[in-house]
Amino acid sequence: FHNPNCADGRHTITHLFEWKWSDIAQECERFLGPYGYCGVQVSPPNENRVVTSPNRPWWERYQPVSYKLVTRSGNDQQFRDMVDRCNKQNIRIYVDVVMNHMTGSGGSGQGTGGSQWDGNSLSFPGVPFSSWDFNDASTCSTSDLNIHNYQNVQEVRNCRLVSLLDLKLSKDYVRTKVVEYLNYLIDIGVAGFRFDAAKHMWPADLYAITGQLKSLNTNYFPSGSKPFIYQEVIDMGNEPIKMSEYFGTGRVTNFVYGAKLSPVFRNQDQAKWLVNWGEGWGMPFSNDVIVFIDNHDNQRGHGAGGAVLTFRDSRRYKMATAFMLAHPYGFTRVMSSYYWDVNYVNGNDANDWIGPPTNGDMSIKDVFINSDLSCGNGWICEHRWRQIYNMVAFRNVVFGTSLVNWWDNGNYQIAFSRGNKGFIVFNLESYNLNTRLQTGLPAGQYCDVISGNYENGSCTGSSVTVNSDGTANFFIPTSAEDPMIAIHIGAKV
Ligand code: AAO
Repeated sequence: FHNPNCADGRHTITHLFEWKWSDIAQECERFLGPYGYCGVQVSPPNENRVVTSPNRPWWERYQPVSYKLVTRSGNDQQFRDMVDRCNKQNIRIYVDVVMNHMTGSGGSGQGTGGSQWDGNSLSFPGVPFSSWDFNDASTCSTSDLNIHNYQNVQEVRNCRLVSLLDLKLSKDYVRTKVVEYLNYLIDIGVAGFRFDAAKHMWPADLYAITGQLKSLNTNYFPSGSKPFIYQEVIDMGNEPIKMSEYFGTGRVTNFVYGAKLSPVFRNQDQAKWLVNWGEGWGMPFSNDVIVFIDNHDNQRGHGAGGAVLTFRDSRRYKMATAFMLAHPYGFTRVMSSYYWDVNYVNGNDANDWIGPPTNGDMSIKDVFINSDLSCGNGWICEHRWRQIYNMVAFRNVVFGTSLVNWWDNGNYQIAFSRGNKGFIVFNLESYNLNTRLQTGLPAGQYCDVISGNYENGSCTGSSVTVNSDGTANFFIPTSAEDPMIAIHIGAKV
């Protein structure tokens, strides 16, 4: 379950948060395929509660009503069309799976696919699940059945996360329904899963469930391939539940990564310490994690990670993302967001619920593409920023090489090579960088893929000359639009 199942030479996924299936299918064809991405994490595809107060928040999709594939992102047929078209472009689809719980307690209604649900009697006929299928006072010991104390493992896994009705995954019937859903997605052709709220599920239950998963669809994958699994476990070191408990069923989301990298690129922790970034900072083994700067939760103050960098701090965010993509540690995910107006009230964003850009009938807006490759209609599309997609390509080129030729100025200027294939320099100082550095690269003229693109053998930005001894002069003014330079052997002029 640790292998991402990327097509050859592709090593990064992007989370197209709240996108419609029809837009993702087009994005695979017009951008993700050609620009070297491996795949897409999609929002939960299964039927969810329709929340109207507040009006259609993004988080309604984390309240399942059934496992039918009908949401604001599209229906079953549109989902299948996306998976097929993306796989044909060598782009994989990873599904966000919500199986810890169903809707919040209380209330009733119809889900996005028309299925009835009742959060008072715990009835979900669309699956079907009934009150027998949920944890209750016999398994959860808090008086209101909600989680209050993250130091109590039993409570975290048997009680309700923010009042969400907690499925009893120890029960065979419940496991069977979840396994049917996952295998249904596998048969369609998905490459793997994000397990939402994995911390709130027992590793033994996940082990039992993953043990019943089929191999991937052989129309797209080598026979015997297993789904890629990455589990959302927030482990900042201060709770008894540890990431390592989950390595038996796949990788985990490393939230420490963005939380510790963001302060460096905010000039709050000297960049020179990044010399042993990765396992050296006490983080898990590289092959056990997926890494990211921000995610859909912590970019709006949900979940954990503290003040991580986001698209709103774009100059620093691009640098942190470039560092992540240049560095060998972890399997990388790039967040792709939509815009909303923040409204801080007592330190919290009162608009943290706002859903994706919508039309008058609350259907999700199409993603509009501008002539400079950026997006419109409220979609931020960080994955389409030049500095980011060129570093996705950099990672593909240097993959498998080790980090060498580390250099720093003892403070906020750093540089390193990836074998003899790529080199990157950052200037986070308030003064210019003007230095001769060992790049480890063969002599020649290289395109700086940060300031421009490599197109038809020439460079739209600045270029760098590497001498026969591997050294090159670098000049990065502190006022540069992006105070970093990246060169690799795939972009030689
Ligand atoms: C909504 C409403 C609720 C309502 C509920 C039911 O907002 O008021 O009760 O419906 O009607 C998302 C939204 C929720 C939303 C939910 C369902 O974020 O607001 O609830 O959909 O619609 C915990 C979990 C983690 C979870 C995270 C948000 O462990 O799994 O909370 N993330 C996933 C998804 C997320 C989704 C769900 C799960 C549910 O990515 O989008 O919720 O499907 C500590 C713990 C963490 C815990 C955080 C937050 O973190 O360690 O495990 O995450 O608290 O409760 C420092 C610490 C760090 C600590 C953090 C915050 O950083 O180092 O450990 O402070 O205290």
